[in-house]
Amino acid sequence: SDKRLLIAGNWKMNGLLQEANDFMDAFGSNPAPEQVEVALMPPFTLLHPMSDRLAGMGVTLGAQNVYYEDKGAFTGSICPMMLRDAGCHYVILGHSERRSIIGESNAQIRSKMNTAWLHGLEPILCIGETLEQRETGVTNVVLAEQLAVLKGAPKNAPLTVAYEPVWAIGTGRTASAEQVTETHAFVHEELTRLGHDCRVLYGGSVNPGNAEELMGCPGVEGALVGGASLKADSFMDIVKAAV
Ligand code: G2H
Repeated sequence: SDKRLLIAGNWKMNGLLQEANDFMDAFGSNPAPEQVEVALMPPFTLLHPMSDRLAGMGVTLGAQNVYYEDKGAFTGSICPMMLRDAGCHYVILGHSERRSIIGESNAQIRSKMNTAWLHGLEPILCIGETLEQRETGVTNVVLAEQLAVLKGAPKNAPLTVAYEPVWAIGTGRTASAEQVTETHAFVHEELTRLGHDCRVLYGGSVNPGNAEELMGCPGVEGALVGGASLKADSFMDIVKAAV
């Protein structure tokens, strides 16, 4: 692929200030090689301090969620301007944990995406099938439904997609190179049909041991890393494996 790889660390609901500082101490001052973009998505509470510490390091910051209104009486919610103000470029949308635990719908994800774009954020749209869906042969139907939130969206609006098979998330089980290659080809085809020539990341139990093989699959343009991004060492090993 001619696109620059993105290795993004999704910390999920992990990380206290002390842990973030320890991570940054171990991260060093020059963590991003030229060929790879490195990004971190800590919880909301760490965005401002992490943004300060990442200044000038060439590492991109992102958030894990955003609300679909601009501002106002929405107790407990965070809007795109707050994320921009905290130094974010990316926002993860539609992660399977939000779809399944919080019940986030494709319609809500679409609203969030629109508001994110309005305020200059780049969504990382997560899509993926469950084990049951894969076993009953409806993977592509499910992925096409999830990608359909892009219908009518401005062509080539800033966007990254992350394919994360739900059965491979936090389970230590990864998709085979063949499954990844096949599914990424389908996702790219759908995206082309919808007018989006964007990067497609792989996510789901990516670790220093499997990163090289996964990143070597055609159509894979980076990784969304959960568990293995919590420690600077393993995260950096994944970045190195991707180069
Ligand atoms: C998938 C991934 C990061 P993990 O959710 O989004 O997490 O690498 O822990 O499977």
